[in-house]
Amino acid sequence: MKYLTIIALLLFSTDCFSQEFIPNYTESNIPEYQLPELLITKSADKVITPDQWNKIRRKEILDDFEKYVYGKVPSGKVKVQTELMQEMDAFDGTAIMKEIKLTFRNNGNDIEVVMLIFLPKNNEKVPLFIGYNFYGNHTIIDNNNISLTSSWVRNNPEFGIVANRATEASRGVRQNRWAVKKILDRGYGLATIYYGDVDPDINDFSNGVHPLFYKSDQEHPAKDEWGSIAAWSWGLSRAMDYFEVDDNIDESKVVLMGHSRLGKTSLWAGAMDQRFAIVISNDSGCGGAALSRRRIGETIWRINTSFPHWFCGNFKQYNNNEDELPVDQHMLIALMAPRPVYVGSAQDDKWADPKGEFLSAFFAGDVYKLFGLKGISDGQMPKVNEPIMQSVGYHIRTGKHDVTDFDWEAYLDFADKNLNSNYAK
Ligand code: GTR
Repeated sequence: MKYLTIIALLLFSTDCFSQEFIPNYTESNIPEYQLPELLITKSADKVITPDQWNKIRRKEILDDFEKYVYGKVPSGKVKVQTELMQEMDAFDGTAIMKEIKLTFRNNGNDIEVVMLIFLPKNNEKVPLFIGYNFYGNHTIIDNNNISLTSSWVRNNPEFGIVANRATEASRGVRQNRWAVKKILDRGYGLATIYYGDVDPDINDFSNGVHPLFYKSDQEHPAKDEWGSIAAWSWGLSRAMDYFEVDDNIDESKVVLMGHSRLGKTSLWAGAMDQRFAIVISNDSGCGGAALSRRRIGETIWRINTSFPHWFCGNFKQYNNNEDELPVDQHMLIALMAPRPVYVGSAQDDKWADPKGEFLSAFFAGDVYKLFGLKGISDGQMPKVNEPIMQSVGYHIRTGKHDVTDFDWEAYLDFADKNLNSNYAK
């Protein structure tokens, strides 16, 4: 009997261990699903005017995403201190490079967030792209003057990152993902922040920005309070506060761009903060642009299991329970309306479900129509490498999960078109 119990326990534990996730990539295996209605209010009224959208439906959807997906930012204010750390010429004197340190304080805690900014040299206020980076500001371009972050960084021996600290060895290791020169040549500025300065990407809520907002004795966000994606989004809004006071930046033309988990972040930040003029999600996948109900590639269960800190506690209720979720991701894209929004996918990035990303962008078009704007007109996916650029933009490019020059060129063209200008000299 004793042996039987031991064998049963062993079988049980190996089963738990080997509970392997087998992603579905086959369209015909997608369970039947119905998307929540974008344009019917909770009191069952049809939304037919921009006013109804802005005043009623938009708020309902935003509240649902806050409560059930990303989590609310707790009320309360932090003290902010802004410091120009350094400013110098870059790119043979054609541009300015500067570092701005934002210090946030509250509850006896503080965090320091360093923003790296490149601006083309001219006397006008320039439009600007902002995006978080994954491994530190010094990785986006090889320049010895850029400060190394002192925050936790994910180890990556290939980049010379050990003991979770940034090192000199990783200068410029991510320059392939950041078309800095191209962006400047097109007349735009570029700002970037290491996302771990705002909140280290680990399942630990005692670091980063969260503790600055805790009530006494609180050690963890409540179930409906912010996870890391909402914290990173909060950081982008603080960057926007800074752009409003920098005389060389046109704060009405700030384009928010993010890749992957940081693409999920750019979408949530753009939904929460309507000061961002254009919002771009690159390969953002599950919890970003991809429809959750399709359950292709990464699913809600899988993302909540691998990254329990990204979303709010309430989101866990929807593990393998997508149909009960009051929203789906086409509604997140629609929250950008009437501001232009662009979704970029990559053909080999099956984990992120390119078709699910496309469909979200397509369905969001109904809200743009209310404003007399054009979304994507054809519900069939476009050919690879053929961007669609209406008020809603979309492309699927060849290649893997990444940010490429093709992506940047599309985003620059989209910004030119929608900001109604051609800034190139
Ligand atoms: C993956 C994760 C995706 C995506 C990606 C990334 O491991 O499953 O949701 O966010 O990371 O951010 O690179």
